[in-house]
Amino acid sequence: MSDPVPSSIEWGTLTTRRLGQLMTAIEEQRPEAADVVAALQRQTWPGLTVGVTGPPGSGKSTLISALVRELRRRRERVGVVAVDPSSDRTGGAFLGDRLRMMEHATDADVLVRSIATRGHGGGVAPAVSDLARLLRAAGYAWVLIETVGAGQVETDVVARADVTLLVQAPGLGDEIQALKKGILEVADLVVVNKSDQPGAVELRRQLETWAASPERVLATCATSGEGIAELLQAIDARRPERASETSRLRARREEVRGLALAILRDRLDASLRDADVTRGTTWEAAERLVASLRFEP
Ligand SMILES: Nc1nc2c(ncn2[C@@H]2O[C@H](COP(=O)(O)OP(=O)(O)OP(=O)(O)O)[C@@H](O)[C@H]2O)c(=O)[nH]1
Ligand SMILES: [Mg+2]
Repeated sequence: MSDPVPSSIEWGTLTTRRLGQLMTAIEEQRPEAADVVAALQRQTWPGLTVGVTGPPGSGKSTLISALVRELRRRRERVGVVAVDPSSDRTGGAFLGDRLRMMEHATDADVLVRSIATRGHGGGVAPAVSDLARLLRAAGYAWVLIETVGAGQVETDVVARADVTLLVQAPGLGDEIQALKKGILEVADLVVVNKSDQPGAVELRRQLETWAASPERVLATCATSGEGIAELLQAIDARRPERASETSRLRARREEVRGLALAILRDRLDASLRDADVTRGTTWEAAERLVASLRFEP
């Protein structure tokens, strides 16, 4: 980040370039980003953060692109954060996402950002919540976050968004069998995408019986736009519930938990490098390792 951070930031007038610099500083957890983060966390910003998770190839990026199209029709400004599962930024997934977002590339009111998960144990990058705050502060009232659902990541994104979508699609093999039971309960809406494909009706029916309430299951065809307006309406309907004090406190607690885990993981990995793992049983080595962690800040 080239420029110093002024004591009071005019969030609404940040240039795209400046916004990009701030995002990089936040993502890389640079020391100079601390003031920005503190300022961002001092208030609740208008807008809604939507988490989109689901197995690879279920159509998350296409769905997000369709949602962006619908939101733009409503003159909303949209920020998209794609969490890149590969640490290599030039990886296929990243490029693919970018290509799918191309139709919005020249739209100044759509900001697309890809971030790497890097060393965060496959979880959502810790900075994702602050990036969403920054985008909302800058006037992107809708922030859509894409993460590939694999185990922990799914529940991680739930904690960081106001509303979460779990995307499923027919013809992906037996991902559905591997569906963690928990995610169906914590995701606000379950989207059966590729409704134009064989097996979609059956998949929807199955998910409806599994989900706590069948009306939380919606069908979309992201490529044609069918069901997208209805999905947006359903997302909007969750808004009041998520604005409650209890809900905010729970989200905050989950965010702190995620950050604490990231810190612990880093310290653990650092200590593990020098640890004697050969003495005693593996259990004893693990106990010693935990005991050796520094807990002062
Ligand atoms: N037939 C059909 N194909 C779709 C639909 N939505 C997405 N696709 C296709 O499915 C493929 C995967 O879509 P993506 O949007 O890249 O899926 P993704 O979930 O973002 O994939 P990853 O980011 O790799 O996890 C692409 O070829 C899309 O064109 C749909 O509603 N119907
Ligand atoms: Mg994608």
